Amino acid sequence: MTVFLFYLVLALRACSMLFASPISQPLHGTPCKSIDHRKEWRDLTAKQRLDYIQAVLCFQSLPPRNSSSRATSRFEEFQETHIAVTGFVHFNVGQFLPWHRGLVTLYTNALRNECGYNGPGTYWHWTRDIDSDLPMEQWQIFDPNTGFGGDGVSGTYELPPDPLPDNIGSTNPPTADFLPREQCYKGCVQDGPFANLTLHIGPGRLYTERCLVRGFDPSRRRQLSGPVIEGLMESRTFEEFRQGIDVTGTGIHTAGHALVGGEVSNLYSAGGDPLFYFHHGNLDRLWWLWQHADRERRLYDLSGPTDKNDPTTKITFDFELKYPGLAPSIKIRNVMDSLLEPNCFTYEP
Ligand SMILES: *[C@@H]1O[C@H](CO)[C@@H](O)[C@H](O)[C@H]1NC(C)=O
Ligand SMILES: *[C@@H]1O[C@H](CO)[C@@H](O)[C@H](O)[C@H]1NC(C)=O
Ligand SMILES: [Cu+2]
Repeated sequence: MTVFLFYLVLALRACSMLFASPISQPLHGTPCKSIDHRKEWRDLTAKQRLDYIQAVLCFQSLPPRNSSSRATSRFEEFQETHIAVTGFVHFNVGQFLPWHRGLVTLYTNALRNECGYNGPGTYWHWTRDIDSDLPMEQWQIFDPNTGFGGDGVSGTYELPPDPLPDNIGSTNPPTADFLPREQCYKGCVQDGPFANLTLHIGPGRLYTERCLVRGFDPSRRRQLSGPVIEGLMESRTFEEFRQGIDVTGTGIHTAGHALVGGEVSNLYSAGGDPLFYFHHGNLDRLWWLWQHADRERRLYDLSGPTDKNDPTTKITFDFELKYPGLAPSIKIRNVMDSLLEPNCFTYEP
């Protein structure tokens, strides 16, 4: 049956090509007015990098739009939305990559529309640093003057007690964190533009007032190295690809979070560190590269359960991606092709 369907799909594709419907025509959405050419952080000009950081600082100081939310800024509203839907968009579900694609676009657009950023969208290609063999402290992304500041300082932060046990995947997911705490919540970031940032949401689903916490974990480097990523890119189906990214504990997604540690390693409150959007931008770029290595077959390849607790559920293009408090829901079919509304971006090599 499956084999038959596969050939039927191939046949239909061949027919649609005969009827002059090239894949570059919009299949599932509205063409964009303009396309954002997203660039790696280091490939921005020095001025664009400073502008970007200024825009993030601005976003952190803008009041929330929803006055009854517990977020204290626009930046925290994004963090709060991620927390609200964490259980529905993670843990090996088919909507994981599509949902985060939509979130990164919403965030980038907000930096533009609300804080005047006018450079390209950006992300952090961690493999470039990992394969450089430089110690993490010397990576440009963590530079206090031109980047996001460095590691947390030991002894400057203490995690509050976790009112719920650490039992990931159960109906009582962890409140504070999902990784060994001592190492990952090393301490406050005390250099760079976010040294004085006060966060009000997190860790996890708690609401506490505190600094931006990091705790580098260089042992995660090998999980994000060139050969690992090359292996991922050899995935032949979306199913294989998404599992390579997102299998809990061993996946590339988790490794990137844990590499930086602290807030961004928290499954719930990760959005408290601006680098959250840089890590997800890079995951999205890998998905985009994989899609575009065989656009014809892969652009609309989608699979996986929609419910982490029920492997028999199946994702469809009509599945609604929800961004409560931020934006109207969008259907997955509208995020598959980044060259259509509402995403409108491409990645520069
Ligand atoms: C953080 O606060 C200290 C002390 O008020 C100040 O010297 C420093 O410039 C501030 N850093 C940033 C990035 O705002
Ligand atoms: C504003 O926040 C409250 C409290 O979190 C929430 O119940 C409500 O739905 C939000 N309103 C909008 C428009 O998002
Ligand atoms: Cu997430």
